[in-house]
Amino acid sequence: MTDQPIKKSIVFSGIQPTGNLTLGNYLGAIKNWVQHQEAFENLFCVVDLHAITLRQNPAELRKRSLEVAAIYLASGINPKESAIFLQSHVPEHTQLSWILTCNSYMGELSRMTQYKTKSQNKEGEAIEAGLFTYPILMAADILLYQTEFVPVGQDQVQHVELTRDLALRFNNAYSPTFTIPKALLPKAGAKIMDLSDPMKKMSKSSDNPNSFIRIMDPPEDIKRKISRSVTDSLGVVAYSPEQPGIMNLLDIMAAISNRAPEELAKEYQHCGYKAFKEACAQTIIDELAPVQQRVNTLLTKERGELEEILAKGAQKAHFMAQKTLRKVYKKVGLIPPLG
Ligand code: AQP
Repeated sequence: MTDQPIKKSIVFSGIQPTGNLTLGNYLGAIKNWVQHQEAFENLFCVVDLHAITLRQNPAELRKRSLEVAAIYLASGINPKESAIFLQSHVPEHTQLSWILTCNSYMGELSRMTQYKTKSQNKEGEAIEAGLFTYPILMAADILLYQTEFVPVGQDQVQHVELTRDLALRFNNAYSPTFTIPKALLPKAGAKIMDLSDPMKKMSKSSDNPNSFIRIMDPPEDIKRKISRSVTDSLGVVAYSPEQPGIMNLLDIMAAISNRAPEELAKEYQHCGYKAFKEACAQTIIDELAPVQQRVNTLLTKERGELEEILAKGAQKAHFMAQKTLRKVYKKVGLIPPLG
């Protein structure tokens, strides 16, 4: 009798190359991916098609797409265990997205918080249609691979819920086709807040460069941004909702060090905000320094290897995606192409 390899559950996740990745992306998504990597069969995508929902500078977008892939690798994603690829290299994402669009409702899309936030200051006539329909493309990304878990930060949970609704609707209308995915939230760092306004989430496309820490920020920028981060006048380090700025810094330290924020608060309660902020900045610097070094090597000396990893990742993803898409074609009455 031969030993059958145990089939691992599939994990899919991605980040848009819309700006320089932040500590929010790192702690809310990438670090969590790395921690669970060995337990699952993983697909980690650079979702470049999502990035063009809002117009991008083409040269910048190309550069950032490679940088995001390099950050995945430098943070510890092992290309032997996990497929890393660019979304635009696997055409099944857009093909499935159209079929799901035909099974989605305007009402459910208009309830998406990200859509409401990003279209807030725009006139109806000028709101990009992609901003409205992009959660459907995200659903296609996930469902194509029969994904069981989607490790995301808190802000993306609503989109995973929509994905589940679309999958259930399709399965009920045609017959079981898609696995119903679940969001997988990190224990700490699920929502890293804006340094200038701790009631808002840290976002890479924010207009205020002091509001976020980039994964690639040099140490002096990290020290400056943390020292200027908005706190309160209470002056005692505590993990309390009345001190959202301090809470956020404690969450950052907790997510990096795998410790409880309450325990860290006790350790720093008597040291004053200045020393606490210095310790926080140093924790971030120590975590990011090796990642930054590796990213720089991958983007220069090892660029050929990086491109090869992306090509192999896309090949694997295409193979898996094709299987699902052929099934979907048959169910809805389209003729799958020969071959
Ligand atoms: N502040 C955050 N805290 C925890 N997790 C976060 N994520 C983003 N911001 C935080 C997680 O990062 C992953 C990728 O997100 P994305 O870039 O595809 O889109 P996003 O969620 O809209 O992230 P940004 O930084 O706010 O991008 P922009 O500014 O371009 O819209 C997701 O898993 C997300 O949860």
